[in-house]
Amino acid sequence: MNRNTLAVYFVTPDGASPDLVMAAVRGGASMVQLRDKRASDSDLVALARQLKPDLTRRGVPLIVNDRLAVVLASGADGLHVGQSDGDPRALRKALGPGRLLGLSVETLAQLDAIPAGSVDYLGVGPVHATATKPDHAAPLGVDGLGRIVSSTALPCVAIGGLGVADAAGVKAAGADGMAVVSAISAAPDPAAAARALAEAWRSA
Ligand code: TZP
Ligand code: MG
Repeated sequence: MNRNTLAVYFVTPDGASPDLVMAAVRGGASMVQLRDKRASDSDLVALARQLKPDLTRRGVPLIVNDRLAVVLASGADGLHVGQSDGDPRALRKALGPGRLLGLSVETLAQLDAIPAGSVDYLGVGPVHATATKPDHAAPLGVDGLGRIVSSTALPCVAIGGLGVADAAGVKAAGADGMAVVSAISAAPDPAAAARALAEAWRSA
């Protein structure tokens, strides 16, 4: 995959509207992940199908968290999974060629368990503690992020409590981008927040 696509990766909160997603993209989000722990598969398929044409036109990949069936039914561009969401080799096979597979990594040791050639990119975090994911692993800090990123050849997007102020540190640590939920979704103007993140990343 093109590493630049990870620059500003918007991960949705539960119950996100199409308007929120498109505001993030208008502002400059370069990748979108539908992450909704409560929505039904059919609601997520409908949302993904609604968003897909606009995102494709803008060159923004649409990823779905956890739900392989939603990816396959909606024509989304890929799947993002955590450490306990299945064998990446089996998921890669089920996705078929041309789709992206992202994997969350929380520790250096988890890198060793990734089957070669199975995963397209890593989500590395949390960098900071965050209320968005109450059950998150121990925060890595920017130093821990750097240790993981520099130990893999895979593209890496940092996640967890990130905002504009983190762009320089995350880029210096070697990550290819920042994934955010609340920095965009909880902002009074999500498009402006995404624009500020994209600008901060570009100029970092
Ligand atoms: N995985 C690790 S931290 C996190 C996820 C999904 C939540 C990030 O949310 P925020 O609001 O950007 O801290
Ligand atoms: Mg998961």
